[in-house]
Amino acid sequence: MNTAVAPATYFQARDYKSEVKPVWCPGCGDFSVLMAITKAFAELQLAPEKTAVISGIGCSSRIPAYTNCYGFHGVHGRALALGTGVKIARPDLTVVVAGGDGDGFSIGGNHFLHACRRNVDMTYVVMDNRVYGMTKGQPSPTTEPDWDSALTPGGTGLRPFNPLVIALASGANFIARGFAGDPNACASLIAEGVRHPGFSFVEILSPCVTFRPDQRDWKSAVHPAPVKATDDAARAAKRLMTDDGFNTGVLYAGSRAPFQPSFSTTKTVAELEEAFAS
Ligand SMILES: Cc1ncc(C[n+]2csc(CCOP(=O)(O)OP(=O)(O)O)c2C)c(N)n1
Ligand code: SF4
Repeated sequence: MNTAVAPATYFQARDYKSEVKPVWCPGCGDFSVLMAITKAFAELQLAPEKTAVISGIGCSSRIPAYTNCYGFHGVHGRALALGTGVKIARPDLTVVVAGGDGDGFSIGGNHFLHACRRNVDMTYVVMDNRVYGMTKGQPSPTTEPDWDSALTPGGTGLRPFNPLVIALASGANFIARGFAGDPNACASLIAEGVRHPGFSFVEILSPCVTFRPDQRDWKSAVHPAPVKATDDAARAAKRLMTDDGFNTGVLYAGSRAPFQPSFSTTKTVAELEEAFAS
């Protein structure tokens, strides 16, 4: 009788990468975020078939195609709705939703608020480059008011959206900020976000070298947050309202119970359609 125990599968970061080669511009921060996501998955030893990576539309939203987990490259601004549906229907899966600031905070802004409020157990990674990269450089909700471009001469003059403050006010249970120039630190933040119950929001400052070459300077602007993460929402609010946008690390870790409704319908789609029609 063979009593040898088969060795447990050990996943390395490369095991989560698909054979599809990224088409991002050379130097785009999203390469590092892909690396960080796969490193985080390896740190957590997630089985690819038990992991779903969901996105909307944008350069950053291409990420599901570059992993070999379950993936869904959805509709612009609807990534969180899709992720929520996947997690509610399949609570056994680890769900990571990824995308850009345009996808998440413009067209997807309403979904962002309600994903934070619902607090379903998933992790949302936003590659914030303060611009619409895929559609050639329009300003996004996080663009600085004085960012001057051919499309917005003199800047928009609009106050930028503060996604971390909005996430906190809306009920997100974990809030962190990373910088794509430090993929190892980003991997730790993503892994921590996945481990933390409820809705985890990880903003990663990810330079768009093509439309925002000025963001190359971010490497000298970022710095670790001077204080440890707090579980006190009021203290976190004060810190996030007054930070310079370049503090990195876990900034808030709350203890709100995740929302996970149980499924009890036994009706078929045909039966539901019939009931709906009558
Ligand atoms: C309903 C709809 N509206 C607009 C678009 C055009 N569109 C595609 S990507 C995008 C913005 C992408 O910006 P962001 O989410 O910040 O991602 P990035 O490309 O910068 O990574 C827009 C407006 C679309 N695909 N679908
Ligand atoms: S346009 Fe910007 S965000 Fe898109 S791939 Fe190029 S550098 Fe990255």
